[in-house]
Amino acid sequence: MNRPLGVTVSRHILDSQRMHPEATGELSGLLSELIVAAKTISAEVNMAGLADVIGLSGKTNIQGESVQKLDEFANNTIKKRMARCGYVCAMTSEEEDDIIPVAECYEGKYTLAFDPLDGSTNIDVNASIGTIFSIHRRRSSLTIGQGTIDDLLQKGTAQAAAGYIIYGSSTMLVFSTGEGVHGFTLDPSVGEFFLSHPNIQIPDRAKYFSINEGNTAYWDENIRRYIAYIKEVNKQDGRPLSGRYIGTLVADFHRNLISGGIFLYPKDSKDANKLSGKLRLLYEASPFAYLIEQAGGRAITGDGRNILDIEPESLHQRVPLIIGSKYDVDMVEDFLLGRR
Ligand code: P6P
Repeated sequence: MNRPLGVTVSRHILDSQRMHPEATGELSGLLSELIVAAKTISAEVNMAGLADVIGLSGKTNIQGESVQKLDEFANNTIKKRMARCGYVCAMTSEEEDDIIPVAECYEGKYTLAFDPLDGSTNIDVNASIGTIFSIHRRRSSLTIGQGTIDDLLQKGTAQAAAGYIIYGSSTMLVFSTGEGVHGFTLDPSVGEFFLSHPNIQIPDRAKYFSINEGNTAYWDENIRRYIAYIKEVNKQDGRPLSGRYIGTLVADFHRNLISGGIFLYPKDSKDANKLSGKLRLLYEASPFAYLIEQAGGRAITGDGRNILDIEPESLHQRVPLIIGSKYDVDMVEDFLLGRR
């Protein structure tokens, strides 16, 4: 069968590198290695129902969450491959308490923060899950050797690249190096990602809202007011919005990015570690905020801060996250700051 001569992700990366004569090719090399890890994880995820990888590994991570076997596989796959890729000097993972060193003599000029398998509670029910990554340059290009926690604790605005892989009805890679957001779909028969969604722009107004309404009793009153508002019937104003909540940030974000939507995980008083939100800054909120701003949307905390401007204080720091179509994120901010 004659396949369309699609643009592979490798060709896309090299084409964008050629646009920058000063580029050394290291970021391209890092992304290419990360893509090999993603393909490896995708193959395992797609086998999860058949092979003995479903179920708990019996361990718990720093978040106090039970670690699923696929979590562990995804974490080890990325950690081992990137530790020897030669482009990274330090890493942090949702599954690891501390900074992850790279192999001696393989230190590079970038750092990598990642959530190896986001939405792992959805593994056993065959709902979409994903991998999230965020890449920074080390603070001092004059430094060599292992990176430090300071190299990892950098603002979202300083990211060199960010993206995710969604293991859904098809496996897709969506990422940006600061020149737009581009989506690639894996053709498993040839094992290659092909450009399928060039220059993704999020619709300015949301069609969907995504929030776990089981937490309603624990929200700030202004969040409750906003959710009630978008449920009111006002056809002229495009209300009510449709509710969609998969419970995997990657999947909820991806649907909203393509169709227009707003995702909210505000702080709530359900338990102590959610008083500043549930989602983590370095490898969840920050990479998605980078992508959404590249795609014409917004990402805020709801207390007056843009996600990308937050100076990280710890590797697993949590933040409230309100992200998606600009019109709707602006409106939530108005509700939360008492302007509506
Ligand atoms: P809740 C998955 O565990 C996750 O970290 C995100 O992917 C998702 O958006 C969120 O938690 C779901 O949390 O409290 O609604 O189950």
